[in-house]
Amino acid sequence: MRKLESCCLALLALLSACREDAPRAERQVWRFAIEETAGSVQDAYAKRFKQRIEQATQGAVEVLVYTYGELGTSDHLLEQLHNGSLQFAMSSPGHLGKLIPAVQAFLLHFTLGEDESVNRCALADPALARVLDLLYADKGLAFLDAFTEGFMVWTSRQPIRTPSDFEGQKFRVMTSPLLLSVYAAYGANPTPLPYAEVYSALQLRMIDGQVNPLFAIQEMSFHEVSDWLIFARHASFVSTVAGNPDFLAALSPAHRALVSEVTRELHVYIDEVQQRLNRERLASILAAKPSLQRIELTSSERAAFREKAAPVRDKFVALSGAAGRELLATLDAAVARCTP
Ligand code: 6CS
Repeated sequence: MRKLESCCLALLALLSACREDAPRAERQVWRFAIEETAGSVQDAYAKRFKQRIEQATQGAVEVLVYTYGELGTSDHLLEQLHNGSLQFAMSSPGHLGKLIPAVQAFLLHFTLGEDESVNRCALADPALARVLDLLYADKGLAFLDAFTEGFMVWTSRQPIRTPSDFEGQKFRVMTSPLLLSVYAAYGANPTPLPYAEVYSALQLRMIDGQVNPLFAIQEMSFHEVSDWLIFARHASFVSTVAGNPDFLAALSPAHRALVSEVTRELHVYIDEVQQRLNRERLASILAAKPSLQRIELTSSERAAFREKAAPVRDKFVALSGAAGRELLATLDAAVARCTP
């Protein structure tokens, strides 16, 4: 009996040693940085990514999520992804366009549809992913997915109904150079700034307005320092998920397949999240600031902006060359295919 007891104790000791040592020896840490704060669309993406990966790998992989500011601006995140200190990062064309000019196709106005379902479908087009794969690889990045975070909404101290209403307005844009041409075409004075500097620039009246989806306007408190919300459906905020290519290439086939499966799954999930967040945050903006005035451009008002924005497509091609032309043609074809 005593022999059996000591045998069981030895077996238990061995099992618990295995439980403690094996996962510790194999545990990997994947770092994922986002360009937005806690509670944002990108945060929801990264949290779900973390949950799915950790659950599927039963703790063998730990995903650490860094929110905006913890590791710097979008440009800093890109550098860290590039040098391998990050394994995954969100990278929006609004900033990434400095490194990959062709991705500025997503910044062109009146290029994506005015219907969210069209944009969701277009961004999932495999032809688009094939072009983006090559563009990212060429710059030492891995493209994993592109998705929309909702329609861009203008906020300003002044009403905007026609392009001439932009005249003289200092308007904050993200840092990709094409955005200067886009807003200059309306007569504005475009002012590129990192995300973190927008609120104080509005507060100090260094700028008159900015553009972002509703969820971002609410969580960055831009509505507090704006008088008008203007809905033009001129563009969607597109973001991309990027990875470090060496890291991905070194993953086991099972982990690589898991990353693909999870990013595919999250493409659908994040669209539901962005729709809900944009709806809810509009309600909270209006509740917090009832004096904020709203303008929804009519289709003829939109047409005037569309006309001014049209020549910027040529500027885009001049800026981004054959790669830009190819991406834009692929995007146009995807939008046309997805439009009922
Ligand atoms: O305006 C910006 O710079 C930022 N806007 C959003 C919604 N996400 C990240 C980006 O950097």
